[in-house]
Amino acid sequence: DGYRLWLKFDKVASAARYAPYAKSISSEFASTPILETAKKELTNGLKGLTGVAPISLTQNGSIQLMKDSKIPEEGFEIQVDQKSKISVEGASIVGRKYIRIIASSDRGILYGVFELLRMIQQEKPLANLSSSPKVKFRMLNHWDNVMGTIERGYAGASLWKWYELPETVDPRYTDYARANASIGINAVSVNNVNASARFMTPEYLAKVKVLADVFRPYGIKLFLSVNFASPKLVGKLKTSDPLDPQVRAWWTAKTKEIYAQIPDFGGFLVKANSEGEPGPQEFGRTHADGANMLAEAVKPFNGIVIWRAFVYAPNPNGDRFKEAYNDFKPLDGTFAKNVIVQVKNGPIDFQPREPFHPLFGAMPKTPLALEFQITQEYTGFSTNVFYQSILFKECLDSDTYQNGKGSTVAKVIDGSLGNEQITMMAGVANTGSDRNWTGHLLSQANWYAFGRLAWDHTLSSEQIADEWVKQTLTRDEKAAKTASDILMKSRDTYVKFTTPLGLHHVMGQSIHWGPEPWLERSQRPDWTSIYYHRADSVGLGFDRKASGSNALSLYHPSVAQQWLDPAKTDLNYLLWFHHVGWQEKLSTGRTLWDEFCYRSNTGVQEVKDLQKDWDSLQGKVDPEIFADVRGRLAAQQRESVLWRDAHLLYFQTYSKLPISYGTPART
Ligand code: GCW
Repeated sequence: DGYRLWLKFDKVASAARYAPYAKSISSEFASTPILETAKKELTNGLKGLTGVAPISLTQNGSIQLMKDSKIPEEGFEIQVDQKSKISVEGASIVGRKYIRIIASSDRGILYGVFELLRMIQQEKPLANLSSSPKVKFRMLNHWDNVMGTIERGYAGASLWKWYELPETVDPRYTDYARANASIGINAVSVNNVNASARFMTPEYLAKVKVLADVFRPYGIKLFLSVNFASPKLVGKLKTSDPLDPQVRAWWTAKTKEIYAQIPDFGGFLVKANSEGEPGPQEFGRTHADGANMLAEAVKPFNGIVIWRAFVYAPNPNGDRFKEAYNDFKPLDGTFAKNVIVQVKNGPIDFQPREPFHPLFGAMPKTPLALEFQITQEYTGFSTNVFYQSILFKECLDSDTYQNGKGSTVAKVIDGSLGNEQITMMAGVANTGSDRNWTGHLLSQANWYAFGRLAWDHTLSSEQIADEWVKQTLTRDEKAAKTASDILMKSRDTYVKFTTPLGLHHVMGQSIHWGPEPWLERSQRPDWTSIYYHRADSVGLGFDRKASGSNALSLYHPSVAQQWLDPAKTDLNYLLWFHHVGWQEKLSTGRTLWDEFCYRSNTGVQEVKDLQKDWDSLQGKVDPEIFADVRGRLAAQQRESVLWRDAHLLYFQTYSKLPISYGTPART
């Protein structure tokens, strides 16, 4: 079943290989809540996986938790002693096999324990390794509301039962924390960035404190999203101007109140002056003024402020691509030391394929956090398989050229270019109250992949898929390969039938995972699909060269170079940067229109292939999971036809050309 995620810990076929190591545990560490969690996980995990229940705390255990202050914070080493025979003074005697998990702190031990269990669960040979996280804060952002709904959440209601808290503590909070810890996630903001000011009231802080208490033994710090107008809304002040002394005093007092309840509180996450949220610009102040005010309040407690760069103001004649850059670039170097600016992976909004955000190459004096969306707002809701790791890696590996060639987004955010103290990767959570946590079972792989990449962005999507599949679905090599291939192909397939050739933001206004390219009017002047796809009788696509919005100039010239000439632009990004004539020949030999038809239809055909691949797993994976995913793939098939037909019929009203798929249908 899906509830246990990748943490099944059922006995493995080769248990005998690992059992000798599972006899006892010894530890050099003093007891702390995190260490006790690690020992509990190790004991239960080994018992499940090998059938042997370790005796805790013998002098010299077969698993030894050891201290070495030279190991980086939160990192660990695993050393395996394979020798079963040792030689003492010429005589051969049977020695004890042991595994050492070595770390400088209890947190490192916790992550080392989960790594060891991960190896055994995949039935890998035990091997020495060392590992430490590339970024300091590996964080989930929940967009969960007071009323229990989740903005862009497709897996049921919020996990947090605000109405039951603080008195009733759902054991599921612990299961959630445990799942996060197992993949290295160490920070969580629990409420929507479109934040209710209620979270600043004593009533809600008492509830939030309980969650923080549950998360703490799993090494997770709790953060809150704040409504910038809280001083007015909750504090009854006349203003929320960040330079007003009374406002500053209010935040200072409020922060003290929070830390009195949650001594290791992480800090504030802020969406300001964006999509109707209040912010410092209302008072003629800058984003830096707002962020620095909050930074001052949390500083005495070592808290941080995460200030989002997802800002844009409706402007029908502008280009939203450029807005965050224009707002934030001039503020580089003006943020307080304990502020980090959180930038979405792309400049528009979590599209199925998007060029990396130009800000990543443009703020060398400011720590930047990378924000991904794990929940599938634009990537197929809970009915489509879309393995996000591919998208995450594409962004992380993009070269910004900030300090010359090789200045990838990954290096910008992990601090290796600028030596930042605060480093962070954040993901908008895809969890909810559905029994399997994520709605689509295969979306669990996205939560997993986010955590693994936040820990180590050099891991490959293939490796992560293989790990996840073997722990979650099957260890049968052939079946596991089929399941991994489904994940690996899924992103490209989805892009083909929804947004081929770099088309973007053509989704419905309220249903963001379905087509509505014909939307002409909406409450927001920029929020029309026509604004983005720019279809006309000549062609399709958004000209972002100098002849158009010139957004390409926001990138380093070596980056812009690859997208300047339509004939040389990777076809996957073509319509992001160029308005291309319907009958223009592309590098594939087809015209734009024919290629558009071809790709849209190929996407539909590929969904059929995914269905066949999944069908071949019958009997190899849990029957309930099999049936559930099978149903969702059938829904995806129906939706893919809808996307294709909607797009081709609508865009044909501009191209006036016949629809030809150029390829036979697969059945
Ligand atoms: O993608 C958009 C979503 C909004 C969201 C916003 C944001 C929380 O459609 O629902 O609001 O992004 O990231 O702030």
